[in-house]
Amino acid sequence: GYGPAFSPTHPLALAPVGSPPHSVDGFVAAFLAELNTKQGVALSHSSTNAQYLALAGTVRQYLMARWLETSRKTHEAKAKTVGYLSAEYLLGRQLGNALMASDLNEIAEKGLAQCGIDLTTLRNQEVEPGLGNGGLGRLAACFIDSLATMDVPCIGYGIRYEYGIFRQTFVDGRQVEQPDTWLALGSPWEFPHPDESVQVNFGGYTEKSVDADGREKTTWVPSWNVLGVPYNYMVPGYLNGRVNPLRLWSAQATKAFDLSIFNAGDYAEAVRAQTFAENISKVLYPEDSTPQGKELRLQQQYFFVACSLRDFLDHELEEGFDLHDLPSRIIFQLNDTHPVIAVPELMRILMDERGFDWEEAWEVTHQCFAYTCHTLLPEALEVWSTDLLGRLLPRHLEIIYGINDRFLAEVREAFPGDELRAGRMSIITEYPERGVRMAYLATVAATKVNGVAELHSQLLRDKVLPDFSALWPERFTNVTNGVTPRRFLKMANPKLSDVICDAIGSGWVTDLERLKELETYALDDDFLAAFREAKDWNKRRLTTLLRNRDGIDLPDGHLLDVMVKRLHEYKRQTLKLLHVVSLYEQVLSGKLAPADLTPRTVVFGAKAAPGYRMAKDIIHLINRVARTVNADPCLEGRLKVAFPANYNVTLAEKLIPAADLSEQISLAGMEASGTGNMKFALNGALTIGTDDGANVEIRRLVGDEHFFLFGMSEPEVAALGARGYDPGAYYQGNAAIRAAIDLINSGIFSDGDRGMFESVTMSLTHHDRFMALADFESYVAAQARVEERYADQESWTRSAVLNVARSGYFSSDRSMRDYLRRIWHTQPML
Ligand code: GL7
Repeated sequence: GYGPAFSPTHPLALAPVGSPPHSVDGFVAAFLAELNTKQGVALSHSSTNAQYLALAGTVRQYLMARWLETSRKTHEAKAKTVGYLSAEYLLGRQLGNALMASDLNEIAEKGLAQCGIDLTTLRNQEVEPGLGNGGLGRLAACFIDSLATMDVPCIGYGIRYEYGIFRQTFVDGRQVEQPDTWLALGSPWEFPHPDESVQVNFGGYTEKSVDADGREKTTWVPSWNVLGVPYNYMVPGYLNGRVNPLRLWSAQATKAFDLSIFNAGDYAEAVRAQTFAENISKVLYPEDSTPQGKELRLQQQYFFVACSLRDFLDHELEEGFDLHDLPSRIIFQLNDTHPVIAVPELMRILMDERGFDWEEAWEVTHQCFAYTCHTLLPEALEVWSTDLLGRLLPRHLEIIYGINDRFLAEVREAFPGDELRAGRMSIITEYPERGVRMAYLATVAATKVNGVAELHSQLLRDKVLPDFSALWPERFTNVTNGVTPRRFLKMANPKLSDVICDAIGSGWVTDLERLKELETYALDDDFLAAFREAKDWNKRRLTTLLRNRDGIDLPDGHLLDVMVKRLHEYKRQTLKLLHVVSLYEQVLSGKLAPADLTPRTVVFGAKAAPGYRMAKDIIHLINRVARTVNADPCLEGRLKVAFPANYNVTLAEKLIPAADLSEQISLAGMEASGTGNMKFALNGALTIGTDDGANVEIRRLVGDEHFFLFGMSEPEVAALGARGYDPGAYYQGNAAIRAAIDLINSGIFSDGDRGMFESVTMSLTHHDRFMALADFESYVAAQARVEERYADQESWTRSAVLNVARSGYFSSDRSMRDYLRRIWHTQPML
């Protein structure tokens, strides 16, 4: 069946032959050997980094035999594999996860202690691989964790960016980006395989010829190429002995340098080609949901997809495998449109290299792909200019035209005479320039198209792709996102995990619906006390971290109100900020006594895309508000704003377990799903949120009384938009809004400079594309309900427990079961 495959007694869960013994002594011996022979240092003279690298090497030894065994078993069974194609994997630190998955935590802690080393210190030495921007990349990481834990064969394919998401610093409150040098101190979790490198071609032209049987044949004559070098990462299942591969590609020049130029003395010119080629995997594009249409990005996309297809066909299938049967062995899941160029690439391979005719190739290609859409923002839907595509990938553009011609013929047959419809549905758009709509190409090619939460999937059908869902209703489906309970509950929140295990055992780690059994404990005073003690412990842990990491002091006993996610106008950090400014204004103007404020610390964490001006201005404003509010004694320590820089997975793992209140306040109809929202609920924070994305499902499952709903619904948003939205009317009509915005414009946060935040306030009062002002009153009213509930700690804690008990649905294991059943039609190996 599709049940989770967890089994601590699984034969592979035991230390397999080839692993160091599963004992403290065995561990210490392996660790010291790593330190001496791989790091080349004696324990007495070893740096923290050398110790960390040796520890990682040791843990790797334990996983190694399982990894080889998994690969052997999968090949032998000729099992169908999930090929997850994603330009981003936001993995987070590897060490803790690897220790947990191989049940080595206790052994490692004791063994290191014998060597006089503190495990926590070594954990903190790791720089997380930040090879993603936000939710989309983190989702990919959760999915591959779940597949390994459920014993499903999966290869994650992606790019080994030399620089991941930038490191954010603040200078005078403004975001300044630093390169993410995550590889600088060594990369102990990867295995490079230059021997399995793949050549990837670009540019040139195509030639038509006729073969001996009179069939037309196309040959692509490329003009340049690069090498893709695979780096394998281990994706261990939780205590089940499975270790799946994550294969990330790094670009290398085919020729290191041009010897004739080198010999002629022009050293710089001789290595130019190398630099050029290696740029392809140099850096992650930091735009979240707003692609820029840059040539290098298209090169990245084709690069990793071409490597991955070639790798699967050449290395995962037996010699002589009949590619007509390819769909029985692979399903490629397209994580958004970034890898969609894989569609014409597979067509090209089948037709130009393997002699398939168009219909045969299309049948196989169609069965081999499924597409997940992650957005509703029009500006996030990728369109590649045919000019650029034709220059870089001339053969692929031809194939795309061929797909479009046949597709439009099908549309005209289904809707005779409806030329408007055919024009609307064309994969090729003519405005603002001729381009390829990648979401349309994906939809035409895929067996299934899914959105990432119920509301999103419905809006995808009704608003983004209505013509396609009319043509192929059965192609569309929903799979609501999920998060891995291993990393985001067991590992990130060990205290709460212990409390849960004491009550209901440990089965929830791989069967999260079992948290339901906690419902009865919501009335148990001892349990509530233990639950609250865990939350307090998490807050103390966060306090220590933020003091050391950022020099931020968290006051004791505050409601911890957390909004962490990418900075984007649609997510409405400004709405949260207006609430803060409004509270402050009411105190300043004497409308509110500080004693009547619920003591509250508002935590923001957010990176802005470096080119997104407004987002950066908002970050600046948040920091300036924080500076003023935190320094003002008139608040008597009852309101604090904290904005630690460089929010990432590592910080999330400390922040989320400590939170009381989760801010999920996007304009309804804008956030496809959200996944942070799930992590907070699972860790016992209550949500204040709009009816958007997966919030809808969270509220339905945890219950209205345990969720603070506010704001317009999606149909109300649409209706207001249609009537014509005038933010100026809200500014004029609502005294609190006016006072808050006027306070910002007064210069109080900007040393008297009244113009400093004009961009933000003008945008709110004149455009307010995401209707923050329209939802402000409702938001403030919901915050008042929050404060009322928080005053009754027992009732609050009961609601928090019920949030945990009822969040089991949001396990990424459940998402994976849904994909297996509805889309992939494959199953666990067990
Ligand atoms: C996103 C959505 O914005 C987010 O709501 C969703 O949870 C996530 C995973 O499905 O995908 N789409 C997107 O382009 N990014 C996201 O985080 C960057």
